[in-house]
Amino acid sequence: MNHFCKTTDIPDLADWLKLGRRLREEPELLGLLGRGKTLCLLFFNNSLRTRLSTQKASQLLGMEVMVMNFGSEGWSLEYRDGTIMDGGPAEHIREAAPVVAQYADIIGIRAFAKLTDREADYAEEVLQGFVQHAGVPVLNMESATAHPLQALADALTIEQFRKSKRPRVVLSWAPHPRALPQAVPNSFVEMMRALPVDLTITHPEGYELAPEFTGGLVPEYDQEKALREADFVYVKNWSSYSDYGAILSQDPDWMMTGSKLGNARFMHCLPVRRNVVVADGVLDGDRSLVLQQAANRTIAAQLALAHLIQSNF
Ligand code: AN0
Ligand code: CP
Repeated sequence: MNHFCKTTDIPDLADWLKLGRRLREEPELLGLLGRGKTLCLLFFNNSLRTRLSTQKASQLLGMEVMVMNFGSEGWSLEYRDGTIMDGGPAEHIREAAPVVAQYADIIGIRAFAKLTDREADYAEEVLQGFVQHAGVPVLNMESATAHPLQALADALTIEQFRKSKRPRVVLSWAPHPRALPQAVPNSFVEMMRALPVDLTITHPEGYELAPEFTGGLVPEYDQEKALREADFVYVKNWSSYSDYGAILSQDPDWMMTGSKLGNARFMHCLPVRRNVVVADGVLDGDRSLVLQQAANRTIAAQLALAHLIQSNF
């Protein structure tokens, strides 16, 4: 594994989940692995969980870590080749990426979808710019189309709390006042397809995710029908992929409530808007796994970093 950009970069998911269970019992199990290695985290967008859990994970592996809010404090970057740089961007990725690599053994990147140009977002300009030009391993901390650290934490959480060999998992769209990327649902669906679960996706028409992630799985447009007999309900808003970046519905009937959830466990990657995406009672009730998901983010980052170290140094 040269880089950790998408869930399918994980060479053996069962092995990773097994090691994840051991790390939950013994967080410092790999405490010497990262000694002498430096991780540099570049944030082009806001973060709470990813920033702190990835720092925590690198400390548990014995690494040094540097963090930069690149979006607000770095030079704005140009990614296209052959451009006459007389506009906004002050620096080209061809210099910026190898410069960061002078100071760091692994580079973490958070760079969300801009949601204006689907082709540009799905080409992963920023993440792939670093992959191509840094010459060191790159860790995806949520890119335009993928959030594999979150999906790995979600897999660890389902593995931790499942009561049957093949749980029924539902991904349920929820309303939101702002247009959000498809990265979280894309990676969640991709990850669920690699696990022994029965997956149903439910959302209003027009919110179909890219087939490269769903593998052609047909959505159930009737939320009530989709939620029947669910063991895990993963709630998330995303904007339209076909009408790229558009908000097609704000129907409050899609919000998750206690009565819709029934006996299922509730999951959300956070941050979440209370009483828009999900009712207070669900988040405050004992069916919610959101804090356990956040705890598993540290383990997910330890797994990804440990494997990047093992396979590259
Ligand atoms: C982001 C998103 O939906 O991709 C980050 C989630 C981890 N969420 C918001 O911007 C609210
Ligand atoms: N779930 C997640 O990635 O949270 P942050 O955006 O706070 O990092």
